[in-house]
Amino acid sequence: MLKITRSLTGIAMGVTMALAMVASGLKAEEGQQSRIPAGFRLAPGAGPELYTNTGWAAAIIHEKSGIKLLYISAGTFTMGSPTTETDRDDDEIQHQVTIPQGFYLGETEVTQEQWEKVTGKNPSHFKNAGRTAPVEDVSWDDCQAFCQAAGSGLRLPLEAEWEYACRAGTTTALYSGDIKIIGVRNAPALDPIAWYGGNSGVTYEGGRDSSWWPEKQQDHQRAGTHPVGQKKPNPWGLYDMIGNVWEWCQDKFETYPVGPVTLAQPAGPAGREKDDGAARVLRGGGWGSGARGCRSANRGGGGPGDGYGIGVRVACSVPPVQ
Ligand SMILES: [Ca+2]
Repeated sequence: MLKITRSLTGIAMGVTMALAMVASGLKAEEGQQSRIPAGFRLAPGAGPELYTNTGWAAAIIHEKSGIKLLYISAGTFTMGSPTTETDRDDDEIQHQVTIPQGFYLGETEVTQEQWEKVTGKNPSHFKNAGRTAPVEDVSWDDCQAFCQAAGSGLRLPLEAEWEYACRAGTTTALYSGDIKIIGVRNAPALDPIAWYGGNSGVTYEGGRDSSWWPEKQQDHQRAGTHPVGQKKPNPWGLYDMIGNVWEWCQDKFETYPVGPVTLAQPAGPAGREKDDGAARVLRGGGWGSGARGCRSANRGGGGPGDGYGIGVRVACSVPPVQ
């Protein structure tokens, strides 16, 4: 159950760009009508989203991959962290962001099974974590190719969309509240919501923590990814936004603006420059991350060809409903 009242202002702004490629239809479900984007079906038990009366289904399943996505309503939020937040970084400059149009975002990270269904391959290091563990060792370029192959308008989320959805209306360091960092790893507030360094990372001899790849066989036994959706979801029903695997965003890693911004919507394939060497944004921390890297505002980056320990969560734009 969502606890946040989202802004309705974005809906009225309207976006008149041609969206013929994202055809929508109406399907009946338990007496209610929901709009479903082409290439998707209604998720079992889902009806229309209840917060902005667009008629878009609250949850949909991507036919080709089986990926489940949830409707994220338009709204305005404060991106970045307050200067009072423990262990924040200077690149988290607070600014207001308006997301003028609702969109869909994966309920979980893309799993190994879903990735293989589209590409025929499973590049993951942690295959022993199972088919429902997140795919990893996928580069930003790999993810672009995955989205193209998957079709139906699947794309990477924009960084602002990612943080908006992760915060789910919260303003604290974690969506479950303030973080209490004790040392590098031990943050009890994280344990119920995330697979991170404190419960799935590597501890070396002598107790020295590392957020890097396991180097010893005994580390492989206990470190790494876990099946998606096991930890408590955030207030909007999204799982593993924090931890398990780092997630690629579409954006290049850039300094935040100081003033308010409105995202250009719909977020489409623009900016898919390949092999330009510029760092892309990574979010959410992973199974080996320290607590400070798991804060909602924390930003990471990697080259578009890097894949080391990184996974992905997909998004999809839909046309505005007047
Ligand atoms: Ca994650």
